[in-house]
Amino acid sequence: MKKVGIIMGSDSDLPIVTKATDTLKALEIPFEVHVYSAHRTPVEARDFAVNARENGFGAIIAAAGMAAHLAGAIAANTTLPVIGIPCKSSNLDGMDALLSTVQMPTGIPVATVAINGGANAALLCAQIIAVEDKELAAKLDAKRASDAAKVLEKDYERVFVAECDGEIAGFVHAERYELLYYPAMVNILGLAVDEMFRRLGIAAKLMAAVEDWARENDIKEIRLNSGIS
Ligand code: RP5
Repeated sequence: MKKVGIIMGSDSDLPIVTKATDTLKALEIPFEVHVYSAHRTPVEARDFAVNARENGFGAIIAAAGMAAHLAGAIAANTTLPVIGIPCKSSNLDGMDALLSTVQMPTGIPVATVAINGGANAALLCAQIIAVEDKELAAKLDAKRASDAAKVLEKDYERVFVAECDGEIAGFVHAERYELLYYPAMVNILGLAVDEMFRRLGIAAKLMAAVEDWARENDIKEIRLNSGIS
């Protein structure tokens, strides 16, 4: 798998870069981290960018604050995708770095994430590498699904969580009676949702959960409009 190169302008940017490295570690993507500054060590920054493709990198993250020209300087020396993280500094709350990073002139693109957006920078690199890597693409789908599950779990008063063999199988909204979420696997296998649920034997579990809830709440009629029946 291609590596991700992470360059930061100063070790004071490390707390932001750590969000990127944590994300890459979780996805088991190899990476290298360096401190190279576009203004303090311009030669080293340039050399890294010029040799990055040959050295097995697939994308580069450049994190810098203040007059943040690091991402642009790296991008000027490679045609690998460069993702810029504008880092927040004390005086201008990161607006200085945001504008310096995002406003690249035509011809040298830098994909700029949010101020201090270390995790998104890593996810964008992962998505770039996953274009040619099905296993990684599946991991990203699984992460999206699990992130969605975490949000929906917080809506526990209105959403049923149905489980199958310890895995989250789906969610049914208590007021709308809709299937809200199902694992990304359903999409990957290319099967219609209701067919997939039937095959996994989950429809019955979802229905049972809804019926329990309806009984407890003295609701006589249940309509499901998601195709699970
Ligand atoms: C930038 O200047 C660095 O990326 C850092 O965000 C900022 C301040 O650097 P230090 O003075 O903390 O080294 O080049």
